[in-house]
Amino acid sequence: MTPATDTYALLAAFVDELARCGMRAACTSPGSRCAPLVLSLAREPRLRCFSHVDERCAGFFALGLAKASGLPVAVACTSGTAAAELLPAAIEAREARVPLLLLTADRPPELRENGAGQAIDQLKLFGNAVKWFFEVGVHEAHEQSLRWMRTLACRAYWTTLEGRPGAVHLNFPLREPLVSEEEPPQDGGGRPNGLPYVVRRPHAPRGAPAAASALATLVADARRGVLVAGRHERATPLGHAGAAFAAAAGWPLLADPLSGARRGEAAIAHYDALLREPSFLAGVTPDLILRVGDLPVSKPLRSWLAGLSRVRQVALDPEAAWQDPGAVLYDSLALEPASALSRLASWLADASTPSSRVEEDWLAIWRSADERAAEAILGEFADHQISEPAAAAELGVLLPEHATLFVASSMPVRDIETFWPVRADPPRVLCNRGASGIDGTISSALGAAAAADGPVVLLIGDVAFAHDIGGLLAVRRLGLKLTIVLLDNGGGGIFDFLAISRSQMARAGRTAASTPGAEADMALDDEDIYTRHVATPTGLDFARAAALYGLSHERVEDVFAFRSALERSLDGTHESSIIEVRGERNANVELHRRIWEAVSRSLRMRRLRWRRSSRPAPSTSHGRAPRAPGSGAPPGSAARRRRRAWDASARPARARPSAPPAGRGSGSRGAGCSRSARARAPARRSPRSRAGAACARSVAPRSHAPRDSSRCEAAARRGGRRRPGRRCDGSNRPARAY
Ligand SMILES: Cc1ncc(C[n+]2csc(CCOP(=O)(O)OP(=O)(O)O)c2C)c(N)n1
Ligand SMILES: [Mg+2]
Repeated sequence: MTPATDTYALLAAFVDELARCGMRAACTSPGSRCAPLVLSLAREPRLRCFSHVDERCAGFFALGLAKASGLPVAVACTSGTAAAELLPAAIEAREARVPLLLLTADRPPELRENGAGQAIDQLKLFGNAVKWFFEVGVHEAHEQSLRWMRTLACRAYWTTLEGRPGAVHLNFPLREPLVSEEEPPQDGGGRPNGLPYVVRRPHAPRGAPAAASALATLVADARRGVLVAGRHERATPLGHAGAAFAAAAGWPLLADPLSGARRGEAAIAHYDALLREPSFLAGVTPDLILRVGDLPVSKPLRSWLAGLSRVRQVALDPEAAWQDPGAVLYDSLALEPASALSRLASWLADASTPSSRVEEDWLAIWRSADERAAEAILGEFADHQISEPAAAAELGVLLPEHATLFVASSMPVRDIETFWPVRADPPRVLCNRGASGIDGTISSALGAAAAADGPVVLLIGDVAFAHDIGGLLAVRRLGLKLTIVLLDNGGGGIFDFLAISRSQMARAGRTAASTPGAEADMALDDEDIYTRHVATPTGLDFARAAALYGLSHERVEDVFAFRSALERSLDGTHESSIIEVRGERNANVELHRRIWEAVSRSLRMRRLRWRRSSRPAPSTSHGRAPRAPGSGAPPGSAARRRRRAWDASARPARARPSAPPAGRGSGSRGAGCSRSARARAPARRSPRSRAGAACARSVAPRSHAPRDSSRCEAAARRGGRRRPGRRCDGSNRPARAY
């Protein structure tokens, strides 16, 4: 065998083992030194291989794919700065706990540190961002080395997944010749029946039964428990388990949409707005907080948790992620959250379980406040203008259950958290929130699109879009479909919420030029320092970016146009598209402030009720069945009246005010029509898009959207018709927003 044949034989064994372990996708990028790696991956039929021009995009694409699929993804690249481009994705993989396998080609030792081209120090290039680094070395192919190569592949694969998932880096020195004209011989060294050479099974955490029973005792004793669910992008059913537990326990569930748990009877959608109001906060001090997933993004929620240092806070944290910047945790239990919560939910539902001690109206208080918040928010959306909050709320209602929303850092992820409704079966939400970078977002969303079964929508700001604009290349090159909702507010709108946007120092112009060339620079510069150096408006015409990369582009001016553009784009037959929502940073801050103030005002009107409920209640059972909002209030009370108003609002007569004015949104009759009209003419839309719009209409413009939407969808998929004003689950009870 020639040295090249040895290289290819060893790499064939390596890649064969990755596929046997379960790897299904890899990303490549071009180069000469990496050719043996790239060819070996691309020739393996069990791997889908995605080619990228830019290694940074490749890294983020692999990250998105691994997030969406839950499986490790390999990324191969050539030597030099190409390898360094993988660092941001490696960092995000570490922080967000995503399994990645980074395979970098390198010069062999005799071509390092002696002026040979494209050679940098690649040893431990990613530092602590990776879980394990290994310098593979140069080897001849023989029985023992091939066996070792198979073991190495298995070890790398399982290490990405084990314990706290993350990235592994293998550096492959590759000696010329880099191409072989001979087929590598079949080494036949794999285990029979396609099994991996080494199977590694996770160990059961010691002490789990003791931890579970300690948790059950805490739960049983709690009078005012709260479940907080943050980012948890895995495919485990945390969402269902969290909702089932909270409903069974009678606890409010404060779930970031990134947790998948903003669903069910106990979910409180607008906690971010509620927890800004001191009079509400004063009446809802809990006695036990159970935390699952990462911490939610919401600053008011984080501050609230950090301020409750005397309240027992317990994290279910099997991967030891230590999510506790406020240093307030009492217990960190190595229990898998989905199974622990399901077990607790069944235990609570069991008739032989002693009655819980939860206060009588504990959950009802939260839900009633949540309804108030929803109404207040709705009041601010009344003019049908499309804004950043309105776009977030609309996506929460319109996206079908089988869709995936990839959301960018900065205001998009915050707006989703603030305005996303409670739904019975919400779509999956992903975000690069480990390190909270705005880089690589388009590439990550396209990676998710490569793995997802349903449509993928990206909600992104203009700066994040510009940052990864090259990621769009994958749309055409890889034939992927993505719907991008682009919020162009003229720069980093998030900074307009911060003190720096009002600082005199930042708002002043620059001082007189003293260095050569600076004058010309200043002449270009009619912006203040803040605008130029912090907000950084891109000045890009995004329609041209769309044209360059082969996407369609549409700028929408109101909510109705937004709905129809989204519906068209989600329709399976259409290409990738950009739906652009234009805004203005200043106006966006004003709108958010108006909304928060409206919520606070509405809560203050009810503050007597929060105060009263803050008194200890008699320690009777709360009767674990979930209760409807307002049901904790006495008959004839305002809460009951509001409850009736909500029920009535789900009827067609109340849905009509949000229908588009004549001649508007004509491309989307479904999105704008009342439910009775929809029932008459549903056949013009695909079942999927019809369902999304149908459910939207049942509640829109309420941001606190349908908890029944998945049932609506299921009914629509079965081709069923819903009687106006009736539930889509087939029952004859009146349809409700809740
Ligand atoms: C890679 C990286 N660079 C810089 C930042 C700091 N940063 C946070 S938000 C933001 C602006 C994002 O602007 P845009 O995408 O338009 O969203 P908006 O703030 O307008 O919602 C920047 C630069 C970051 N998080 N990540
Ligand atoms: Mg912006």
